[in-house]
Amino acid sequence: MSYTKVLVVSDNERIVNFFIDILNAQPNLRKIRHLRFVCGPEDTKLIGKKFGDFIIEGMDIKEDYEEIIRDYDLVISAHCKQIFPAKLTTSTKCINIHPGLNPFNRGWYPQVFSILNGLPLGATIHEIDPEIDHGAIIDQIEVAVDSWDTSLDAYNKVQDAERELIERSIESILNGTYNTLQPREEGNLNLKKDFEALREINLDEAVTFGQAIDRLRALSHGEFKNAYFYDKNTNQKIYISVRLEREK
Ligand code: 0FX
Repeated sequence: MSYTKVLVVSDNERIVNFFIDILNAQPNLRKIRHLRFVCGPEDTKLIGKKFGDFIIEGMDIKEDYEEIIRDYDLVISAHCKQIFPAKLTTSTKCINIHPGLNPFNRGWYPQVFSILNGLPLGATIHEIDPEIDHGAIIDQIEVAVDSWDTSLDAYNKVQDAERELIERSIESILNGTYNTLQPREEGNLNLKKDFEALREINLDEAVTFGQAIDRLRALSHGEFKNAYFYDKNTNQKIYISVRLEREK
């Protein structure tokens, strides 16, 4: 069954860009359908932004889900920070693009946790069920995590994999011809609070150098101030990020 009324919900500008680029490169996919792009209702960076002939609007999914069920036959979550009400996921086909290799490190910032626990990393497109990053898998690509990767390095690889995934599966998704595979196990789930709990470094904790480097590179992501400790004299927060460089 071909989906003709499609809502794409995203809070991530790079993924919106990928999506629209890919759609514009395949005009046949756009021809017969109504496509609308929305983001969270308070996303001041994205609301009103133009991507080609699409303009991003804000939408509160919890408030508007009945209208979505009535007006759309496919909802694609492409890094949408809002949780979909169960009624929406059971009434309308909902698909998620996730920056992790389900079922490993489902949930928040998968690459941070893959650096720390060594579980595989990648990108996954899957059907949404009532649990987080849990539904039947449509397609996925694994990426390698190297010992010199920071969170940002690993995330960039994941985003490249997401672009490739969207490129290779968008046609079968919109045409409803894709196949699915159930995840091979339940895997594990990390929440925002698990990431928050990693940020404070206890200066008296005894760990190996390897563990310390992994913790700090997992929390190093460009300009983000993630890892910190409290200075013992002034009690000020001191932020840490690391730079790793491979010999050429
Ligand atoms: O959009 P996204 O890449 O993904 C997150 C979740 O990981 C994902 O499971 C969920 N489906 C999606 C809706 O939200 O997150 P982001 O754009 O907020 O952050 C991108 C990366 O930036 C993140 O992986 C780690 C890094 N980051 C971000 C923030 C806000 C930090 O290191 N520190 C931060 O404070």
